[in-house]
Amino acid sequence: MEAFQWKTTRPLVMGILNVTPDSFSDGGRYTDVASAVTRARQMASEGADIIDVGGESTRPGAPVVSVDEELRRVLPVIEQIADLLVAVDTTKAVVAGHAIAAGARIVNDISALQYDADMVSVVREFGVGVILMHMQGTPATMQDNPCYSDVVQDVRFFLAERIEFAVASGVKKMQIAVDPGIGFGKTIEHNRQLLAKLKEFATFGCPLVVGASRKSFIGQLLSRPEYEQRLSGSLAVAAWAVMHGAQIIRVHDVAETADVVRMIAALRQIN
Ligand code: 9MG
Repeated sequence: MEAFQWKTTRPLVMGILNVTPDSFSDGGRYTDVASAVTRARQMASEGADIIDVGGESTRPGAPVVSVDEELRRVLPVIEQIADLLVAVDTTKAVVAGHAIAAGARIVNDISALQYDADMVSVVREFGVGVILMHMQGTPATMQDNPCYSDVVQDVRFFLAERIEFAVASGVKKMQIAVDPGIGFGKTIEHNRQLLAKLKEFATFGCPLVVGASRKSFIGQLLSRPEYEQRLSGSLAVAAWAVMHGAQIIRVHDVAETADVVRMIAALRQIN
């Protein structure tokens, strides 16, 4: 079968579907199969191009989930939405392999193929799309004291190295998208700098993913820390990201973000 190729002639919206029971007030969280499937279909009808299904929370301090438990959470959902373009948000090769067999066509690996040595073979053998994301540390400790000599250059260097590793391992470049990992081992200032210099991440010849939706730095920058108060800030970041080179925007609020993305595309066509 032909390997996956990112098609980004227009910016894509990736809707977040967390199937995790963590007691975290995350609007993307759906704990039973029926409501997860309903939400996935709703996001698709609202304009999501990709549904990102995750069974392990990546928030700081979240519990580690076993392979069996992660499979139990994600597979029944993916099986029922396999007619959509589905990404599986996992760092585990076994989970990725089963998710692909169930219908996922993209692996969203926040460890950029580092946590599980078998992940790169899964991506190569199945010819699926892959998102290589930057993270400093691990989800458990990443916000303890993030440090960089130059966050933009350090993250660029990391992503360039991970692309090189994937390609040297037989993954086709057209399968790869990159992500600076907003909020993953970054202070507010690191996140701000990465977004301010976003164009520097659009130079790898791979689509650029940005996931800032409802993250805490948005509340902090707006001095409104509540999760529910982060929609307008998230939309502002989505607009900024699309205008500065991002092709894939990972979000909770699909309908609103799809409007923003469509509006920017329409305005771009005015000469
Ligand atoms: C799983 N997950 C949470 N935040 C994310 C982000 O910013 N990017 C990607 N690729 N995945 C994320």
